[in-house]
Amino acid sequence: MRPANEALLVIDVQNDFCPKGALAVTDGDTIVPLINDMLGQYQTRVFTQDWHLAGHASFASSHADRAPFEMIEMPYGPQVLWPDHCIQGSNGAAFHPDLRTDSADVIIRKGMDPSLDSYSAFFENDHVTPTGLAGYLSARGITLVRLVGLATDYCVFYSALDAAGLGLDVEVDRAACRAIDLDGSLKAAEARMVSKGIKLL
Ligand code: VGL
Ligand code: ZN
Repeated sequence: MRPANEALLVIDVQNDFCPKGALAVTDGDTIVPLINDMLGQYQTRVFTQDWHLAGHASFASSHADRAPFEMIEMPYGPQVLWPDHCIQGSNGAAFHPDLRTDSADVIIRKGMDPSLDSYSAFFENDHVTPTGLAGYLSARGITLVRLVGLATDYCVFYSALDAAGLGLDVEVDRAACRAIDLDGSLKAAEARMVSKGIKLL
């Protein structure tokens, strides 16, 4: 059993990020058994769910003449346009059916603001609007988080950066993550995480 100051953060292991999903991450489902094994070792277990409304600003379909994976400029910075994914209450937004979510202490949902994307478990993409997770972890005396899930170079990456910025010790277990890897985004994300003192396992 891991000590009480450590939490496992399971990021966005949802059907839409698994094979056949709307924003499928290659081999996204293969991490589920690894995560299930890890859950028993942690006393604090947090899951996140990407949780958008139809017409979300991050969807290519919400913009005229735009295709998925193009970039646009949003008031809060550059934004990748995604295929419609993780619509609230849909099967695509549900957790992978084999993931042992019964063990969750808390489930954080993000991306509900229709005009703002939200990769990180801690802050929306404006980098100021909090999800409340920082306060939850702090109140529970957590000082170290291990991140697993999808996708390494987006939601895991931004969650890891924010966790480090909050002063937490951060580990990313790469065996239990999979990446979207758009234009070298995985390598760039890994380099940035290392530069922030995040431990890549
Ligand atoms: C994610 C793109 C859009 C993720 C979520 O979970 O990494 N990526 N929404
Ligand atoms: Zn999303």
